[in-house]
Amino acid sequence: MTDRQASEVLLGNWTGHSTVPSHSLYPHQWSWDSAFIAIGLRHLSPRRAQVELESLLGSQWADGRIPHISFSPSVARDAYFPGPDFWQAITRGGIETSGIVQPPVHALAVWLTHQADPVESVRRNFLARVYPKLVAWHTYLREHRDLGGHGLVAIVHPWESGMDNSPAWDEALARVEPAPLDSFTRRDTDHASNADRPTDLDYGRYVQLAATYRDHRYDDARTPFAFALEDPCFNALLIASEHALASIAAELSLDPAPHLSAAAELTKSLSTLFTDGIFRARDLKSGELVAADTISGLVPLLVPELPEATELLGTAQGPRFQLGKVHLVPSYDLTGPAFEPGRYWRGPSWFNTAWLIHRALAALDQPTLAEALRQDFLTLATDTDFAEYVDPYTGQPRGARDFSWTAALALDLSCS
Ligand code: 2M8
Repeated sequence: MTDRQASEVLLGNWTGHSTVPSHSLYPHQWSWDSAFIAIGLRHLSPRRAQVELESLLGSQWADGRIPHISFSPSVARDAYFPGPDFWQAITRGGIETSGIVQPPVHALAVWLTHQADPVESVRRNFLARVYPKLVAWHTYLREHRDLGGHGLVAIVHPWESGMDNSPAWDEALARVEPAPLDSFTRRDTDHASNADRPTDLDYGRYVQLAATYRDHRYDDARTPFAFALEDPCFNALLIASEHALASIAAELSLDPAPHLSAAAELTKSLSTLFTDGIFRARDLKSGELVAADTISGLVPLLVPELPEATELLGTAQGPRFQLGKVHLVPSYDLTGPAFEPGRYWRGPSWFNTAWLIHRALAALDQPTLAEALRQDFLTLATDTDFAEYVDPYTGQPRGARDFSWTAALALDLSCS
């Protein structure tokens, strides 16, 4: 893999202050994409990586949430659906955004970006400027989104998981009355194969859930959420980011203890999602753990001193995910009834989750597994022209090409 090719993708997708995931399919700024992108950009230009994260934090709401999309005013209003006219959300700074969130990987990205060039970071006062915003973000999640009262954050829309079409959401989504199909026009299927994307019926449900939240002015206390689940990946990334905030606080000569105790409390609560060798989402409507094993349930491998780490690593290497035997890490149980090797988050392997598992393996002192995953990642990234995701058995590319986080994380693994 050449760093030059990855850099060209990132330069091509740069808009002047942030990076689009893909000019065709996702022509705005996405929240967790930007965090992953910064992790790669820091090798190309630490300053640009800082600007990527700062611009994302520029769309933060007064209540602390970081919206999942920050819309670019220079892109046609109907280029992506649901666009700004659907969400009807605008920040005090005049930026149009969506109203839902995505997994909180941002503090980790900020810390890694700082470490790439601490001198430039200090010169620009980077950490001191972003730290209060990250604290407000985590405070929003912990104070407004512990909807089940279990000390875990709940997602209120499949898009908030970042793993939109995961089989883990099927049962909960089936209870949602879909918006009529003639009430909206999808744009995603203009750019990607119908067979790979979510069905129209599921899209109708996504639209309905988002419209209900919007119609309650995104008020978490007042919205009658039809969909609310505690997702392992979302919470594990919050824990990893609390650890990162502790490092940032210490660097700023502030007290890291509140972040470490938040991380410890969350880690304890996360244990209640562990069953059958893996973490599973808890559906707050039924109170039950969802009977679907997905990559989300492996992401807690990233949590420092996770009590379940050894058992979880065994699951990753077992028949359900076959770590080291298939390409990257499948998004869903290879033996599961809903497995589809090409459809969005229902089986294919994604590069961002592979990067998270690689980071976990390195921290767990699993150099052989980590290196095999790194090599597979780098080869696939270039062979597929930096595809959005791949078939776990064949490595065949799917979705968008020249996809930003694939290029960014390849650059990061190439430099590690
Ligand atoms: C996908 O999600 C968007 C909605 O946010 C979509 O399907 O239109 C997901 O893969 C998500 O994780 C990702 O952040 C986004 C942009 O790359 O695309």
